Amino acid sequence: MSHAAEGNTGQIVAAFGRHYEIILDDGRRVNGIPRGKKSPYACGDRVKLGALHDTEAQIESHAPRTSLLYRSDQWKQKLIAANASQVVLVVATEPGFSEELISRTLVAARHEGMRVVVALNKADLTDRLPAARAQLAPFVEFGLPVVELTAHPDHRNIDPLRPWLEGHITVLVGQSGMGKSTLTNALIPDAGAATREISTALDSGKHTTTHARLYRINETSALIDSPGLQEFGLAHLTRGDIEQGFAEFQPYLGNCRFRDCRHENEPDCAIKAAVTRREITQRRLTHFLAIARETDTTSRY
Ligand SMILES: Nc1nc2c(ncn2[C@@H]2O[C@H](COP(=O)(O)OP(=O)(O)O)[C@@H](O)[C@H]2O)c(=O)[nH]1
Ligand SMILES: [Mg+2]
Ligand SMILES: [Zn+2]
Repeated sequence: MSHAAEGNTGQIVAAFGRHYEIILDDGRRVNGIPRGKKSPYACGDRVKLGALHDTEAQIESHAPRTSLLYRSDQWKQKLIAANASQVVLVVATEPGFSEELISRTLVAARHEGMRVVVALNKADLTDRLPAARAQLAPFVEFGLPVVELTAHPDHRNIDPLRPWLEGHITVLVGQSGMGKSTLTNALIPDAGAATREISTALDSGKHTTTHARLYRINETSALIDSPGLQEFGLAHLTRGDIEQGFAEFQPYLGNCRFRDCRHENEPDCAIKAAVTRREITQRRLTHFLAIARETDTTSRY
């Protein structure tokens, strides 16, 4: 219970740019507006509000976050979710998905101390399944959990994912079209998340998720559906942060001849030697180099 004199506190359950939907601790649903011109809050944030005017209030501040998942380029950052403990990265048997996006998600999540599970959706399209599994194999090799499921109501099987969600605040991320909103609707029957399927049926033209929204699953678990992610810039991270996000690099870090080795063309590079011995895949090194090069334009170590 919050004390009235201390103002209202609650949680942001939807973020639309500079407009936030908040559930107060007493269960009321209100609209929150930040001060000034910025929108420094994210879905999942616990916030303190000023005086309520009807159902609207100014957001005064947010509580310290246990995590903040966000992407950034040289110029701006885009918050995805606050206080989530886990990322479920949704990929699908079709359309194709980006492997580099998986590596980027792993780096961002590792930096925030979040667990990552890959949900391979549309497992009902069985002829596409072997190719998708092959794409994921290099990640499975170093321990990334992959759960196969079908979110679509016609062949629905989402039970393999349920135990992974228990006790977690999970944020669903992935490229658009992978089935995040369909999965949200499967997990939370009254969610009513807009999916491509529903919008075609209703001809509403609103087929994509435009904002993040949090749904409570039970007392200890919640799910955040987020807009599709085509890019996942990590310009805010240092080379050191990025290296930490590559689990299978860990035994080799510190063994290069040069302490500031970029793992590009330097002699006696322990990472490249591991690639030669097939202990690290060339693809993962390529992902690392692409992510690390971005960071050089904004920061150095
Ligand atoms: N075959 C099949 N199609 C699916 C499945 N899950 C979602 N879809 C379809 O994939 C499309 C994109 O789904 P949507 O949930 O909007 O994806 P989002 O952009 O990631 O939120 C829709 O046409 C869904 O009906 C599935 O498990 N199997
Ligand atoms: Mg969606
Ligand atoms: Zn090196």
